Amino acid sequence: MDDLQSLIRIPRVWDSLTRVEERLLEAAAADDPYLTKIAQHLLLAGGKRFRPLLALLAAEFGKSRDHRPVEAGVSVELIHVGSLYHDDVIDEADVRRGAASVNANWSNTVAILAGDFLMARASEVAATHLSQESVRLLAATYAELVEGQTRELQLDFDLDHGVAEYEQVIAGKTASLIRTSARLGAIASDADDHVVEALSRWAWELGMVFQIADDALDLVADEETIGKPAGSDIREGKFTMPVLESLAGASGARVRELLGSTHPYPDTVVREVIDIVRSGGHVDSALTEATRRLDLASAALVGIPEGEPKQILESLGAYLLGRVDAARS
Ligand code: GRG
Repeated sequence: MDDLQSLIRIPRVWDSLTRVEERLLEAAAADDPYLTKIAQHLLLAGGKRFRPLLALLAAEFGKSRDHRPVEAGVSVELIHVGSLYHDDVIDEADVRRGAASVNANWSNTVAILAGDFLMARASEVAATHLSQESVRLLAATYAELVEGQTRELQLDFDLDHGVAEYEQVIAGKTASLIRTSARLGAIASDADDHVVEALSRWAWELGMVFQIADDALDLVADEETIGKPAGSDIREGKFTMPVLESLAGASGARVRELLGSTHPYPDTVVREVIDIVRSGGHVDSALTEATRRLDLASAALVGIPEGEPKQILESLGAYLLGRVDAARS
């Protein structure tokens, strides 16, 4: 967050983010204090607020300055957080945002209900404050998240899929909501149509890079940096781009043997896979692919107004990849 603060030097964006925080807690409040406590739990636990920030940054390109970009930020963060409640049930996660996950602290049932409640509130916020097109887009994105997540489940421990299927998963589960965040912010500020389209294309590529970088971090970082042991994705049977590339590479037969062994995998198996993936240069090649996508993202911005907001958008990609570099050094 501190890094983002030094990158995004537009006071209005941070003032609006403060308002987003207030509105998030209001939107997560229910008549029942028990549900309120659970629905606010992850909001109070932190998070980067990357999606609301994107909505607010995109709104810098519009003609209007009113409450709508804040509401756009609130609606996308509520969808995001609601999906995290459900994701933690699916993954049986203990920790989220450095705090006990809702499923671990209360129960799966409560986590599902509170996740549903946050999703419902996201729709309510959007329908109250945003355009019909934005409400439609949010609903379509919600569907894309579920599609991405379902596809991912089908591919768990599957040794016969490739990078194309992986990209389909991350497009649905991550890039779709990142793109919608920027798009809703731009629409909410009455940006010109060509600007809305440019920001959407940019944010799509950024969303893909966001997930590729996050997945690379899981292979290079230590527990202190990412809050979970390295190789968690492998343990869960989620084979990300570098692992899939190593399966198709020179040491593919050994990686296939290791990943085809009985799971849960012992630490020795996870360690050997990570070593092969790293030494085979597959993390590097995933980062090269991420860099190619950042070039596409930059190209999408040609034609949108020059100035500080655009410079910030240009620097966000380097920020995402910088997190991976920092973890490696
Ligand atoms: C009910 C909408 C809905 C979805 C159900 C569970 C599910 C289907 C989808 C989950 C998709 C998911 C968890 C995608 C991963 C998204 C992601 C990159 C999470 C981490 O985001 P960060 O790093 O986290 O922005 P913070 O905590 O900083 O917000």
